[in-house]
Amino acid sequence: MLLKKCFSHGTRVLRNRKFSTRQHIVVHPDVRHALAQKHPVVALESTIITHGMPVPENVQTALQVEQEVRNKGAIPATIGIIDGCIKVGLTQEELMELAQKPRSEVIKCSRRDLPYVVAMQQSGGTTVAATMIVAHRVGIPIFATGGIGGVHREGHITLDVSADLVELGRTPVAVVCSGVKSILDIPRTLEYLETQGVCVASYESSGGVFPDFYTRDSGSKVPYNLPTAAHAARLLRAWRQMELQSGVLIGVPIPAEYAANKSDIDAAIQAANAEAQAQGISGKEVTPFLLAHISQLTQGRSLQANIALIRNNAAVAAQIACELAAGSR
Ligand code: PSU
Ligand code: MN
Repeated sequence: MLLKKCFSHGTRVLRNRKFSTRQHIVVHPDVRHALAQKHPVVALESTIITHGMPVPENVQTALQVEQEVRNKGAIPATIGIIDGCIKVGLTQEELMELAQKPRSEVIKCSRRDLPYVVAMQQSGGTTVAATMIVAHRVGIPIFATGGIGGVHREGHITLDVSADLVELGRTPVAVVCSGVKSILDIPRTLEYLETQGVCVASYESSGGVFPDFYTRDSGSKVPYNLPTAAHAARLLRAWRQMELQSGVLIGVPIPAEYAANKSDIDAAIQAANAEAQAQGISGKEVTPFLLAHISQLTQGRSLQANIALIRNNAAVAAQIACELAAGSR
């Protein structure tokens, strides 16, 4: 029944005997064609659409991000779940459907949520962790987003550590992002990534400074810097050849003209964290709550910064994907 439903969307289900996911993953023909031709493809997540941004900015941004990828000569593949089918390369209609559904009807879907959402034929936005899993299954090695989840402030007590970090430790996909949101504990997040064996590098940041989402410098350093897309592709080629089975994280600082004022952002983060605690917000609700609250407290400036950085990250990821594809043809 489920299979029939997936087929009725007019796309062919991917054959992947090794993982036997063929019942559940549907790849858009454009993406399938690009993968078969070894054309560069960039995966994109959908929790940012369903839970990270308000309507209508979420749909607009999702479409702009796809356009950024195309402008650089790669094919975008936004990943999400519609009625239990995991879609690689959501159509515009599917994107709008996910974006406009009430939040109560669309599940924020990380690794642990996948079996339930698929079994019950629910719809969901995929987090960085879930998007990595799906991208890897269909053979997309590179993925762009705004920021990943991390170790929350007080995470050493609450154990609120994003599943994104564990996924980076066990799934070989390169994630291009603007680092870790400054709502999180950045030094502890970097420690955790080191423990997980994730190769972390900054991009175009001469001092190896790790970005912190809304601003360009988190104050934390990472061991490596990749000055150009060609350097990044070189690293990714070696990483793939070694089959390490762990991910790579490339931190791209927000373009300077969009960077937020650090003290404004810090004040908003403190206030949002306090409010989350006061309201007893926990689990998967924490990140969406903080993002919405910070946007309110900064009169939407954090949202504008968020949009600018994800567009830039998509363009950088596409450039890296093009370099990588050129080298492997
Ligand atoms: N950062 C954003 N917006 C988002 C997210 C991160 O600016 O929507 C999403 C991503 O999908 C990320 C997820 O994977 O939040 C992490 O959630 P958690 O902290 O609950 O693991
Ligand atoms: Mn969490």
